[in-house]
Amino acid sequence: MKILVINGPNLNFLGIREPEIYGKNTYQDLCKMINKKGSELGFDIEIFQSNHEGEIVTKIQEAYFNKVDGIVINPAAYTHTSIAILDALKAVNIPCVEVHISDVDNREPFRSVSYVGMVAKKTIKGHGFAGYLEAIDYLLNNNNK
Ligand code: CA2
Repeated sequence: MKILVINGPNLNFLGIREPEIYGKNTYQDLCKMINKKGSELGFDIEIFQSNHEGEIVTKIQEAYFNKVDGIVINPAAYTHTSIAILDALKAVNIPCVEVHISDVDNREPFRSVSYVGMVAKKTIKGHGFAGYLEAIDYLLNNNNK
């Protein structure tokens, strides 16, 4: 089982600013938590972060050629704007779970709009870092291969 975790813009700033929204743990803490989950499950989980929309699109396209089985994605602000990321996820047809650390439905109204949500098998919001682990479990338990 190959899983790819994609994080969008500014998530590398976790723990540095806005701890009241995103918590006090850092991006490195998040990566450690995901890697630990991978070791427990016995497979590698690739983690990718980019502040650039096009790099995220390219990574999703590469996932197709690398035969990735599932994608966990927190597109960050691109959630609410990016038709390019939506189209890439549709094109590769890899099962995908959308994760948001914060409860996007209880913030500014524009955060309740999600393009990626139109293709995601499931959306997990407001569960903090634990949402990523839930997303990985969901992909494992709903893997039809
Ligand atoms: O709740 C989430 O995970 C979000 O995807 C985070 C995005 C935001 O634009 C979405 O609406 C919801 C923002 C990520 C930026 O993360 C920061 C972390 C620390 C300091 C500043 C930004």
